[in-house]
Amino acid sequence: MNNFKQRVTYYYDEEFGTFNYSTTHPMKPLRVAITDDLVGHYGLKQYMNCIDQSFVQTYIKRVDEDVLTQFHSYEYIDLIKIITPENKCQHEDQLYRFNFMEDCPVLDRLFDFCLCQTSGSVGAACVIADQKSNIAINWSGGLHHAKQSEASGFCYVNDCVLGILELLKTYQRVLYVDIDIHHGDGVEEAFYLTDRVMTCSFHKFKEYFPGTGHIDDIGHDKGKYYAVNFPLNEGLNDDSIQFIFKPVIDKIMENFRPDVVMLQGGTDSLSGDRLGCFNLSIKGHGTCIEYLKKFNVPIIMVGGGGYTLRNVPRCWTYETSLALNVPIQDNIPDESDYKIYFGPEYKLHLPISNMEEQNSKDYLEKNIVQILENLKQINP
Ligand code: V1P
Ligand code: CA
Ligand code: ZN
Repeated sequence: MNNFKQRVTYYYDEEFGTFNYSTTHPMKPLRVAITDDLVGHYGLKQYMNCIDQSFVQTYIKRVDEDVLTQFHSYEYIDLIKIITPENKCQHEDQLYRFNFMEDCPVLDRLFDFCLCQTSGSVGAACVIADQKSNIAINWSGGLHHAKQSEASGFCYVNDCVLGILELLKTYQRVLYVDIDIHHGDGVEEAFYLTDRVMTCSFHKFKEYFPGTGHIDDIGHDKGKYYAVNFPLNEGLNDDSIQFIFKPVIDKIMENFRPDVVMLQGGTDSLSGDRLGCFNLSIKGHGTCIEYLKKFNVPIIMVGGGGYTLRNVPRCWTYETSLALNVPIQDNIPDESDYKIYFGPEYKLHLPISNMEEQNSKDYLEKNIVQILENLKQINP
């Protein structure tokens, strides 16, 4: 149904679920395949334009190495093109130089993986810029740590940066919001010196990967005040995210006035994540999307982290339904191919844990005040 009649465009390419970091690695591309299956069995695809990599390549834009090198260096992409698990021993220096270590192993078909992930975000940018849709979704994307010439934190190429670069061909101002538990360092760094992209990351800070995202990191030169960082402690719950998200986003919308928003919706900020330590429910996570939607600005929703395999599809399916304004039942559909992952409850929404909220109201308020003070420096 590629006629773009509907408001929401949804990208998924079947190949994505077949990539594998390793059996012991926490990043599982399969979670996006399970999400796609659940989105289908909830009947949501009938309400969306569904596109895949070949559609993006043929009808919108050829996403090839020329797109990747809009941000990444030629030497880095050249290595990604040729490296395989079989020949990697012959390239040890290069692997070390570009950080292909434990977090970022050499995947089989790595270049295809990068193209597949990026096609969704660049394709999303194109359909938004062409005003074919006002929400575009790529749960295979959101790999926010990749740098110009460096793999980092499970990310090889930065589809967020590449999608934003595509948006900048049409729009004057782009807002990037990142609710993954990790700092969106690669995206922040790429746009640290410009006033055309504002990056805003909420993240666990202190003794946590990647270690950046201090509240005083606010951008530089023309980009001063255009980077926003909200450092957080363990246990962030639904009340707290709403308490901080609304005033910060309100002020950004008022003063920066973005033409378009990209939301990185990493689900490692959910309660019970294998790597995360926040305590958000799926509904709490979803309030960020609901809130951004109120501003009637086009939105690109990309994925990101999320390491408890059964929770990622629950959250991203629910958020697809929010994008569509189509309510879905709490019972996981019987026909779901991956139903065993959702037992024993077989429900979409699960209770959160009883972990302590270590972000006091005072701490959150102090950070809000400081961030709003910085945002005042931007002239509306
Ligand atoms: O902590 C580190 C590095 C590796 N050490 C030398 C320090 N890496 C983290 C990376 C987390 C990446 C998150 C990506 C995202 O933001 C976006 C997709 O969600 C890490 C962790 C951890 N607990 O933080 N790597 C691993 N765990 C890991 C575990 C098993 C096998 C491979 C990596
Ligand atoms: Ca974040
Ligand atoms: Zn993360």
